[in-house]
Amino acid sequence: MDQEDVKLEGQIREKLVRTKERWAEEGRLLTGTTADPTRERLPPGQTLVKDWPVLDLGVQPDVSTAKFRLRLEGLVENRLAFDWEGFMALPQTDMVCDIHCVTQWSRYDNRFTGVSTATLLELARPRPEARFVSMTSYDGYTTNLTLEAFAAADVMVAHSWEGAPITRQHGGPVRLVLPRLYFWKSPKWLTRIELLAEDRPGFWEVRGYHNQGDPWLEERYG
Ligand SMILES: Nc1nc2c(c(=O)[nH]1)N[C@H]1C(S)=C(S)[C@@H](COP(=O)(O)O)O[C@H]1N2
Ligand SMILES: [Mo]
Repeated sequence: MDQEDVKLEGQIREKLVRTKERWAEEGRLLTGTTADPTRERLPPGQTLVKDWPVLDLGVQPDVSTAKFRLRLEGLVENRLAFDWEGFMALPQTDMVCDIHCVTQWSRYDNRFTGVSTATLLELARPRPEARFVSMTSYDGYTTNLTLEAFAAADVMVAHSWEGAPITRQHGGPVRLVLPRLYFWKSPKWLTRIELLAEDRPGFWEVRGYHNQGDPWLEERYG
């Protein structure tokens, strides 16, 4: 895959982006409370939904498994680059988790299958200076995490949901699933994971959204 494949595409819905920027400026939906995830299941200010909403920039890249590549690079001893067969040959794991979007909806009990980030990191061997992660998707979207958040035991690069391939609209062939942070931290159509010494804020993080995004601390904006 070439770098040009991951430029932010021109057709993104500017109006939608502006609206979400304005929500950040206005502090929309903030309840000013926090919650303890060991005692409550729904984070503050969230509403439970049954369907699975679709949220993105309005560009849903059509990434065939033939074209698919996943790279893990940057501050690692061993750079990784997988094609579809290589990725699917990695050890697989399953998890059931809740997801929480900053636009207020939460959805319980989503079963994902994929490769844990722990497995990927074990193969790549982060250098001691690596402290942050920047991820890039086929639609040009980026988001950032601490290496610690990325490496947590319940984080995976998922290819299936409820036993079937993740659909294009939900980020297939593969997306990150990181249930402990707001869902904008879980990039769809994932293609590049880069380990860094310095933090590199992503698409929403430079547009008024919180750098960490913990729903239990209601870290919506920042
Ligand atoms: N590549 C990419 N990933 C993305 C986004 C995006 O615009 N592009 N939107 C994020 C946001 S804001 C949310 S809430 C979730 C939505 O995932 P879903 O559409 O599967 O519900 O994807 C996140 N990952
Ligand atoms: Mo979101």
